[in-house]
Amino acid sequence: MQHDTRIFGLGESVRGMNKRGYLYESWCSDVPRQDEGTKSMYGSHNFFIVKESEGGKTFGVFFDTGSRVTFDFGYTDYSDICVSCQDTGVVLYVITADENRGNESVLMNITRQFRKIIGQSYIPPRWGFGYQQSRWGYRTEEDVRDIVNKHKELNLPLEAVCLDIDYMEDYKDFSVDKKKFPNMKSFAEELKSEGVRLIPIIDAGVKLLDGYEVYDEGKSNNYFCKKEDGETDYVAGVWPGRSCFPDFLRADVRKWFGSKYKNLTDLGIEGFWNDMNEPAMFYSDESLAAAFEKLEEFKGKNLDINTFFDFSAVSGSTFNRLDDYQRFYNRAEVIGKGEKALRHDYVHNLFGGKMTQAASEGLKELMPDHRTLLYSRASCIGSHRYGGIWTGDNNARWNHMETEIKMLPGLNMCGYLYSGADIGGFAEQTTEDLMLRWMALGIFTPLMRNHSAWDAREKELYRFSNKATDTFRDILNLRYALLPYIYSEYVKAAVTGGMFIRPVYFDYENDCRSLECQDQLFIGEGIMIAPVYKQNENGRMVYFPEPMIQVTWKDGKYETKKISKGDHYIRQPLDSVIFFVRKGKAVPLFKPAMNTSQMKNDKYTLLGKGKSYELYEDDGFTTDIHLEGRVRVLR
Ligand code: MIG
Repeated sequence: MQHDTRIFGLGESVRGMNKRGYLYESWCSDVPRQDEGTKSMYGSHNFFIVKESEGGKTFGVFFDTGSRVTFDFGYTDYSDICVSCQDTGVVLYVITADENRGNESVLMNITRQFRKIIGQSYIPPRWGFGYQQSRWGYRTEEDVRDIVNKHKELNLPLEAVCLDIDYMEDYKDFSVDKKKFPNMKSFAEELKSEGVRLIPIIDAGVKLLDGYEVYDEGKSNNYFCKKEDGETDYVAGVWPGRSCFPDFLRADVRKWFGSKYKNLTDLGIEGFWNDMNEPAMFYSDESLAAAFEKLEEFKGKNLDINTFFDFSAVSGSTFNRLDDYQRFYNRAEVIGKGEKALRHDYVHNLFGGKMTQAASEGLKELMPDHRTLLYSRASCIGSHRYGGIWTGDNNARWNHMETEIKMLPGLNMCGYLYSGADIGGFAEQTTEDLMLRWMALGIFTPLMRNHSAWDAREKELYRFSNKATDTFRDILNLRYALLPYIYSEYVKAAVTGGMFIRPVYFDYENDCRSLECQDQLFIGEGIMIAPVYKQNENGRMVYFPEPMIQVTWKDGKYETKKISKGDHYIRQPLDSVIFFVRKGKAVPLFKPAMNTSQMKNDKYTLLGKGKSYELYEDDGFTTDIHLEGRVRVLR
């Protein structure tokens, strides 16, 4: 690399938009408490673009493999890129810009070609763009009804409530605990009549329990991953205790698992989130036995500093172990060789993505005329065709909000347009100001979800001060006012291989200031945002590569003002949302509503200097997506 060579991409990964200067590993991992040092996240997205300085080379590289890939981007030597793969069966794509690309930037053109190779991104139903409230800890129908009522009473828009593992009976996939949700079907209907939907979670591990239908079917049909002997089911501990893992790499297993969603779609459910599909494992029978044996060694001993640390490491030592991932096998179609057993670590990164495919194909069979909502924790390039992702267990920390801003462009490059982080942070204790700032960012991400861990501070939007509740209402109203624009830009980006969210340098790749601008984003064609992500800062410097119109949204009203090209300090008080309409563009604002089913999409105003906006519209569910004949010109 030259001194100013930059590397962009790598999807779900920490640190900057420019990935140079660290070592990343593509290895789908359950990584609560991730930070700047984290090498592997939940997804494995092996695509990046190398850009030398002006006049130099720019090319994209995609390593197509299911096994571990290490990206040493100037870590060992700041001048070198070194990519190594565990497997030899890697298909490598090198993409250079098309000479006849017209006005398109080299970065965008390479990305578009890549996206053409990997196929069209998942498009959720329109309601998937509404506001989702979630928490690990909504235990009963009453809990959920209370959340919905509170939102209604306080005029806080609400589209859906997620159900975490508590709704299941003993953490059994596709079951509903009748004691907590005595009549899920009528409950789902009741909520849907108000435009609110339920989104239950499904986990990758199936509880090992004779007499539990899903387990029995999986066992008798040999659908679960096996040990080396090809006969014994591999067993590991997850939520329900000892569990087996459907071999999602096999088409027959996907078909079976996908068909199980019927238990819930029969109850009127139209959306799901798939969790723990890296797959996460708390322990295996083997690692647990080894840990207990090890503990024996410490019994009765006088533990000194070294032995004490060895002792305390034992209980955590069974978590997501590489040797456990080497202890079981997937069966997969190998080109030219038919179906073969492959040691899991060679195909590890495909597992979660294949679960998403199973769910997606199952839901398509169950609801052929309806798009359904689906997002997953683990993913790989390819599964972006079947569902979106949330970015896993983040923390209520300001720098995790910053990480999301920097991660979104990479996710979009890799086809994950439908994505977003747990707003306000999943773990740890959030604060009112962090929630306000993060919500102001969250209204621009397609997946907009407020989710938290059971032991974290409650953070529904009415848990803070009354003033904050008023601001949250305002922020949500802006999301809904922009929703037709967001939906329209999303579909256009998906259909054309574009970027719904992209960094400034995608449009200004020869401007050295834009190339270093890692905390501003374009949202669709017409909007730029520059979120405040530091505590107690009431504004920030913003770089404008072109003149724009500033929109200040506050108290349900907006004000506009012209901003010239260059650097400006932009005040962004906590009780407002600031965004910018790009040069020559128009952005429609519609009348907000309590959720998408209540939106009329008739009255609008256009923001910005542009004369018109081409709005893509459909019924919000159709599976037949095309732009032709669906575009209304707004003037
Ligand atoms: O190990 O289902 O990322 O969103 O709330 C925790 C409980 C398992 C991890 C998910 C999180 C979810 C939680 N799950």
